[in-house]
Amino acid sequence: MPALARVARISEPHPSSAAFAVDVLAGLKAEPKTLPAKYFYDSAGSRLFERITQLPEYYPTRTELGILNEHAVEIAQLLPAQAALIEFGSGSNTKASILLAAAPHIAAYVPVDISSEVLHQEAEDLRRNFPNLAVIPIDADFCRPFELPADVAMRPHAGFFPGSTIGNFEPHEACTFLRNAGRILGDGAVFIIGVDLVKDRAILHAAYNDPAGLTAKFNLNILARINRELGANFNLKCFEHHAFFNRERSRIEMHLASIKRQKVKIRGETIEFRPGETIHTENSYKYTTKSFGALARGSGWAVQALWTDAEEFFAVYALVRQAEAADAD
Ligand code: AVJ
Repeated sequence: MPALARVARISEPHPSSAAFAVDVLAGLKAEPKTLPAKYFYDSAGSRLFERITQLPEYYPTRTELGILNEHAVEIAQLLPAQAALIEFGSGSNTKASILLAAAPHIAAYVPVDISSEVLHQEAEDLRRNFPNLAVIPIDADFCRPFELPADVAMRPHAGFFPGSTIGNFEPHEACTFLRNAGRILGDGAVFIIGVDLVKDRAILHAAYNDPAGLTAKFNLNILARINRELGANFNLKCFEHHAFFNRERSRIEMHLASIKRQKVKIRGETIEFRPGETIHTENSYKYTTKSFGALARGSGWAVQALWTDAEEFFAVYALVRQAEAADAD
């Protein structure tokens, strides 16, 4: 992208800043306090997450990349000729590039993401690496319904949802997401999804409590973002990163714990914190192949194929969309 265009894009007001303010205030006024995990990924947060993915303790990214690299040809064979590959919440290009390199028969790549700046930069890089591919980024929150442009709608569709981002949803939300994605992608469509699996709690714990403190920084960045974008006055030194495996719910929970009684001002509203009170910032659900298979089938999809690493830390699924008639609740 030319330097000028990049500057212009950055100086634009954040397109969904109204939604951000509404969601933040609703979450912080709730009991217990929560913040939506999707707001971690402003440009600072996206950069921090990229660094997390390179930590030795953070196994998901490198494990999934290993699976994708090993089975790229097999996966590519499941994607129809001249299809549009639609990626939900794309972030970085690395994973899509593996599939696209193995699937020259794909005509269009459609990354959908709310992190507009990252989205357009990554699209530009991809165009350079795949000159014959139509790269059509969509600035949208993939949790809400979005429209496909006409030149994408007319093609066969395949979906891509790597990174175990599906683990950020509550199971019932994951079901709604899979049903909605099925409606966007259409009957018979293939959906490639990366899912993190249940494993030894020490391994899970280490992945979200790295000694370098990057996960803590990533968690706290959401408060820094609220300060930056909504003019709030969070003191980041007065909140602590907490992450633990909740086995009963089969999820890693991330929280920010207030180290003392304190008040924070956001857009003219005052939010009070008790000592030790937490903001629940993320769930990262871990599935078994049994529980994810059941979720997929209950959401209108059949499991066509499943690949894992030798340790069964992570799974990549190829789901096939079942006809809508078989899809009634
Ligand atoms: C991008 C949602 C898959 O849950 O592991 C990393 C985000 N949070 N470290 C995950 C995350 C803390 C990540 N996902």
